[in-house]
Amino acid sequence: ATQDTYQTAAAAGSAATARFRDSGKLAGGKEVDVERVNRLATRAVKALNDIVLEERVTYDEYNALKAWLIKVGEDGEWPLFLDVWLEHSVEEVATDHREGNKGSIEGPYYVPDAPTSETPMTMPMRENEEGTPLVFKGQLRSTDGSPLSQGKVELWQADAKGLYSQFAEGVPEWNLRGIVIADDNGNFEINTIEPAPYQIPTEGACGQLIAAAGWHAWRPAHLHLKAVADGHELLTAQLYFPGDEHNDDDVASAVKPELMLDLQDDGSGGKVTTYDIVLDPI
Ligand code: MBD
Ligand code: FE
Repeated sequence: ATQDTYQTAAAAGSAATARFRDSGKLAGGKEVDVERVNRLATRAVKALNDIVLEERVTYDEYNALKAWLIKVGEDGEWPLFLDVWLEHSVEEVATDHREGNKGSIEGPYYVPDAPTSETPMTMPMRENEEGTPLVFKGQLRSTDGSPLSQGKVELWQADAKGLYSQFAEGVPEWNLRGIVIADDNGNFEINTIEPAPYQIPTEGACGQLIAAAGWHAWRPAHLHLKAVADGHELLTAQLYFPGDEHNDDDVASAVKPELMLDLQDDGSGGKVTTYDIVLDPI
């Protein structure tokens, strides 16, 4: 997949930074746990100093780091950088007690309050939206097997060019973002299209690091999802497509075998997949 119409890194980055500011997740108004901050900050600073001493880091390298960190902020890419290279470990810690569905990282491109409809839902899409049609359906259940009546499944995804609405120019607001309300048996069905693999912006600070280190910027094609039901933990996950060349080397380290979809042909050029979602009671 190519992204010749790709947004500028600065545009996507500042949208992601603004989104984070609006999300209510910015620290503030919370009591500071001095012991905890001391412990974490001391370890973080020590880890960096150990690298400098062990690798005998030069002033040129130190200044390159300073310049690069400044650029990450100028490009608005702190959400991107952190979600690509750190969030997967935070997600692992947050969810390792679960017996239900495996989750994965939220990433920088979630927007709350998407359009909502009862099942079956067709995702907000342009007329003649490019891409292979995909029916995504399943049942929401609790870990004891009981159906989660009226639970909600939210999807957000890139389009067939790898672009996310609200973060790339030229994509209509809410395109390929939607929430479906399951029926009384927890069943849901969503009509969408297959997303393209996603390349993180190459011309910003993160792209500069990737090029300088000889890495690649790709994430495999993925559907983002959140699932909620009364009395259950919120599940944030991503689902992947078998055969994608980046399933084994996702730049964001967010692929798990349990998150692989099983796709069938629908007989008229589209695909169908069934994926049941099991939530843990609170
Ligand atoms: C994405 O689409 C994404 O899902 C993550 C985790 C990071 C960057 C872009
Ligand atoms: Fe994504």
